Amino acid sequence: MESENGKRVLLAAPRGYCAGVDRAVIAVEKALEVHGAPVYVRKEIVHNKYVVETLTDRGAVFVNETDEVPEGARVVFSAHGVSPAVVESAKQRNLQTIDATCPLVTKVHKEAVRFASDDYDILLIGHDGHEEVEGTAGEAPDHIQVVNSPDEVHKVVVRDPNKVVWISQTTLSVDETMETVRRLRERFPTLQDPPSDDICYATQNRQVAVKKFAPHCDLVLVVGSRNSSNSVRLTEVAVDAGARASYLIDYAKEIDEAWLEGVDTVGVTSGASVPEILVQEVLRYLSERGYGDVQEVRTATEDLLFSLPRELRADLKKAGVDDGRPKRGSRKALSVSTN
Ligand code: 10G
Ligand code: SF4
Repeated sequence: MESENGKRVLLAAPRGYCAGVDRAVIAVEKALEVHGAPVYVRKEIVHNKYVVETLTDRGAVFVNETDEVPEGARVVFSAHGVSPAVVESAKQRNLQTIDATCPLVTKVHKEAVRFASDDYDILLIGHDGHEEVEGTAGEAPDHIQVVNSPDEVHKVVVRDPNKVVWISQTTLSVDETMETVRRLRERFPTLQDPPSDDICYATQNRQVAVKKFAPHCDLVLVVGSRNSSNSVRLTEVAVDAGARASYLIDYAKEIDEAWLEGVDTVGVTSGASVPEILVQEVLRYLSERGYGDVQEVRTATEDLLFSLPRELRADLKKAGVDDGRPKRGSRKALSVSTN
């Protein structure tokens, strides 16, 4: 049923936190609870301003590199993963590490290690400079080269065109990645695929939901931070799928009233690192401007849940601190080894 003023919001589902982000953020919270402040975190635990500010207020200290962490102190590795060189440097400083790398990123690291040991040329589709790409490439720097976009395919040089495999960053645009693969395969017809999708379920699901509502939207607002790859991709996917405009915002207060001129339908979604409270603020802002009719557009249901990093679980158990995961009989946390 249409609202009286013709204005409405289409709200994507799934949106917001994925299982890897949920696990990483809770890992920092629980580390603070059981060990007290400060707990050092290498890089932003996830790429979200609000999350980083909130954890900073609670005693987390975010650093760029392990050499900024005092000898012997405790450090959490971010959800995006780290290279073996970072693990080694933490060992050299006797740091107590909690590895919050998402298990789905660890899976890609393992693929890289395996293909490198079989002496493949590995084409890592992803964005240079992104922490996840640095971590994955660092697993086998002699075998891996990064391919940033379809336009870079012509520059790729390999040793043996019949022994090439592609893998990818987990948070890319599915369509753009498939175009990169298509062009790579034109050059290397026997190009091998990764054993399973590297672009993770959460990235894919959020893009599918946006594609569904984008053709009906005059404007799509994506809640997420500038450095959040998966959030930025959602704005691009929205426009490619037919939205007239799309903007990325950290907070409702960043919405420019001019964006709403002549707009009947606003699509709203959020990246995998974005707490729901920020989306609710956006909905409130829109409701105050006549967009009170909110219709959910659901394209998938997610119930994946990861258990906390093993080293932290052991500390929590010793200290008798609850791990914040659902208990027996309710939803079961999937225990995934990240080693
Ligand atoms: O989308 P990116 O990789 O920039 O990260 P994010 O922190 O915004 O979202 C969660 C995704 C990861 C932790 C990368 S696997
Ligand atoms: Fe893991 Fe995917 Fe979330 Fe990255 S976006 S943390 S790979 S679930």
